[in-house]
Amino acid sequence: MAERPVVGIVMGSKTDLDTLQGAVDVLVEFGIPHEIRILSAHRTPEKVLEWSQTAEQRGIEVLIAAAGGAAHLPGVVAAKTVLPVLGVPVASTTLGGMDALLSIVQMPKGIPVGTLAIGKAGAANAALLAIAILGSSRPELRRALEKYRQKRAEEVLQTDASVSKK
Ligand code: RP5
Repeated sequence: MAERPVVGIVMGSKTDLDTLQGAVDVLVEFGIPHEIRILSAHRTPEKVLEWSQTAEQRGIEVLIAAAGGAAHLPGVVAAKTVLPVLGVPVASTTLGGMDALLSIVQMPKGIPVGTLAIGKAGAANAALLAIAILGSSRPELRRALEKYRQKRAEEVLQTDASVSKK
């Protein structure tokens, strides 16, 4: 793939980085050029708006937005671009991320945010879904996703084989 980032990741705080590492790892594994920003919808709102509305002209095709406390970041990003926005709720609050999940998933009709699971699984799945979206016009990425799934299936079968021998 070209070196220009095609996936943009934004999170509300450096404290979200650990959760988002799962998404970064998946993008690196698939060789997807990406950019990572820490921008807050309430602390640096102008930067969020600028980053979101210029994403398309930078060549970005899919956006991943993650937040935990007062999780309006993915919705604000989606308000400023028609690129697909994938939202990841982070379990950073005393409510364990349930508040972020409900906030991100309950976008009013008209401005969608594709919402993933809370935490690391959601972050990794956001990257996989971003790759699937990119794959709609890149057959090599669809093949890579098939291989990834096949590997996961083989891992389960190997574990089953070793357990069932006992
Ligand atoms: C949100 O509030 C961030 O996304 C983070 O999950 C949470 C807490 O942020 P910090 O106070 O740790 O910076 O803005």
